[in-house]
Amino acid sequence: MSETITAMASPNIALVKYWGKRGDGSLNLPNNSSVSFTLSENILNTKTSVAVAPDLKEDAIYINGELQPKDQKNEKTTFISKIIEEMRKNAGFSDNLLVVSNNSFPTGSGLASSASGASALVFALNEFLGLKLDSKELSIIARRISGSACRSMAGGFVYWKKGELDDGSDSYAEQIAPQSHWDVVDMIGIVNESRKKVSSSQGHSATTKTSVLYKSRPEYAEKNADLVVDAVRNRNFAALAEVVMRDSNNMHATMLDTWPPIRYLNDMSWDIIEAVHDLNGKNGESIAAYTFDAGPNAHVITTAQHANEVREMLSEVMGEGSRILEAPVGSGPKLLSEKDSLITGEFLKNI
Ligand code: 2P0
Repeated sequence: MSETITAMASPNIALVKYWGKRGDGSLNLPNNSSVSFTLSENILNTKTSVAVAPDLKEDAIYINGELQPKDQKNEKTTFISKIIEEMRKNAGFSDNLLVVSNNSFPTGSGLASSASGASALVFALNEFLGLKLDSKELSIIARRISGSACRSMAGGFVYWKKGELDDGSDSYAEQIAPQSHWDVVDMIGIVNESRKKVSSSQGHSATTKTSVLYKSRPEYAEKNADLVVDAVRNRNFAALAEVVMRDSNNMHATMLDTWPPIRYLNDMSWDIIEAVHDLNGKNGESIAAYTFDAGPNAHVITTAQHANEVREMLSEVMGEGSRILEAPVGSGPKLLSEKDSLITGEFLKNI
């Protein structure tokens, strides 16, 4: 076992969305399958380093420089601690661990920091503890920290099978096509960098319990997932685009139909929606597709061929000083070398 292990993972963008959990929600088991592509780690990433901490009385987890409090109110941290505990037990390891994780992008901004964070952590721990778990097992563990994280355990284009079993052993993500398969990009218009008002976890539960429209979503989204898999396999952008936009709109409609209603999109998001339809109309066929997660930031999917046109459209709508990221398809989690460790002498001096 080496002294420090560092892994890097990146978020993914869902082309068909995961929204709503089955069962009691505790295992993050979805009501429908979803499809995504993993974003390039060169644009957005989480780096996570793990080391033994024999001097500490308990595990210490630092996210973006802040020690995470161990109270029950913070659901995500409790989950992370549980997973660490379980993986450590499986490895027959007893020392306390120091985990340091940094995002290259703002947390809670709708840029899926929980997905890249959880997948980097699970990938690093597997290596650090010498567990040698396969990609299916790693995906299941990541899912339990944060549902969408299971899709970030693979690179390229990814399908998360909803599964049927109550224990979640058949609900995991698998690559359907590698990074090199298709040169699509996610042009991300950062509309708002602040933390969202309603967390995804609260939203999943509220929509499932109270939205009338949601009743029809699982079956609809399941069909969309099949259509998107076919469109990806055939590199059929026009077919992909319509399903992607409709699926995002459908999910946001169920959010608005939640009681009390949840609204993640703002006026700028809507201006972008309209501009994408205008652009596609002018081109005579779809060259761009918007999709929105639990926040107002726009993800406009296009191909490398049309990236400049789409960037111009976005910067025109968003106006001066707009922040636009261009993320091609990524390769999935990987290990970094010792020199990339976040647990430096400088870090240890300051904690
Ligand atoms: C997705 N989102 O498929 C959808 C689209 C947001 C909208 O997965 O409670 O942070 O940790 O399982 O994974 C966000 O939900 O929720 C999400 P938990 P998660 O990407």
